[in-house]
Amino acid sequence: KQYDVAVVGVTGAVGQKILEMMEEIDFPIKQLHPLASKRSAGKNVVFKGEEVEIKEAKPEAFEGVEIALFSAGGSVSRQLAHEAVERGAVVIDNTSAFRMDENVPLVVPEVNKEDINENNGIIANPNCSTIQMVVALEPLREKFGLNRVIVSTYQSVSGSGNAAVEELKDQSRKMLDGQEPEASILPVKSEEKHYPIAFNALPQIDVFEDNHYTFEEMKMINETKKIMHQPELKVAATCVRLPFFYSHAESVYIEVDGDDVSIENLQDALRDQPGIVLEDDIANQVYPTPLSSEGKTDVFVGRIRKDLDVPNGFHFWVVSDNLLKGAAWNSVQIAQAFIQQD
Ligand code: 11C
Repeated sequence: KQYDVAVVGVTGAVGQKILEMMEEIDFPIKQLHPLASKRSAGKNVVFKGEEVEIKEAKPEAFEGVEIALFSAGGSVSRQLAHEAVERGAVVIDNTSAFRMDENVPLVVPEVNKEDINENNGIIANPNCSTIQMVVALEPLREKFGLNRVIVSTYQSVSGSGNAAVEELKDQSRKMLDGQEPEASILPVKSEEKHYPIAFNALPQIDVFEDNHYTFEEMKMINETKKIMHQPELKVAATCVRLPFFYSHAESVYIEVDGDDVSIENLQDALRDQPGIVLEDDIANQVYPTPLSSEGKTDVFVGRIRKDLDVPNGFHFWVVSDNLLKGAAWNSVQIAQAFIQQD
């Protein structure tokens, strides 16, 4: 069977990668419906070597669509996802609009693929920094049990979109030329203050919540518990933006259930898991980095070590391409899993 597939936000950083991923795995598409804002309507995207015209994302554009992948921001999803569902599509939403809704499964196929069956028309794709962490956590939870997670992130600017990538380029050039950098996008475009990201580190990703955590940090906390079906799991997060273009890196501290687990046990649990590549060989300086993971769909894990004070505590390093496994690839994997059970 082949499907009518809409990609909403097709001109964005993630929309473009969704097309690339669908092309790469030869997703069974009968007709592609590239959708975007009015501004982009009438332009073309290239899919499988053919030019396809972008249409404006509005309710009627979903007539005949069977699978709609949304990646145009939360407000577009809130406005149009139900319109697509009413017209018979299943929506795979890559925004935070519905992630925590009880009736919406939040899916990372390596962790909770079966939750797809519980969908009522919308399946949510988690936040990029959450996805790569839970992929690494799941085999450890399964084998050893998990009761606490503390994560600090090192996130690339592309998580904030193409404009942030351009801002980092401009600021870097200016600063190397001894000029004042201009900042108008990061840390959060809609906020009053902006700070340079070039040669800097910004401990704010998304807006602050009343509890002093940022929304990005709360996404990591709440989404992890939901995806892993472990509401009592203790999770804390600190999310930081750094000046590189693609991939997010994370330093993760976990406490497993038993005191008798070794580094080798953790390595064995992660080795050969689908979607995970273990790059943990300190004798040969082998560990993943944002540059080494860029353009790849896997989650890379390295630097596994035991905490020196807490017998059931471990630290490790997780890296993945935020636009691929963190967004486009995970959405396409959900679409693939959905059609397999269709
Ligand atoms: C960032 N994690 O790096 C964000 C981008 O909720 O899907 C993804 C936002 C989301 O800024």
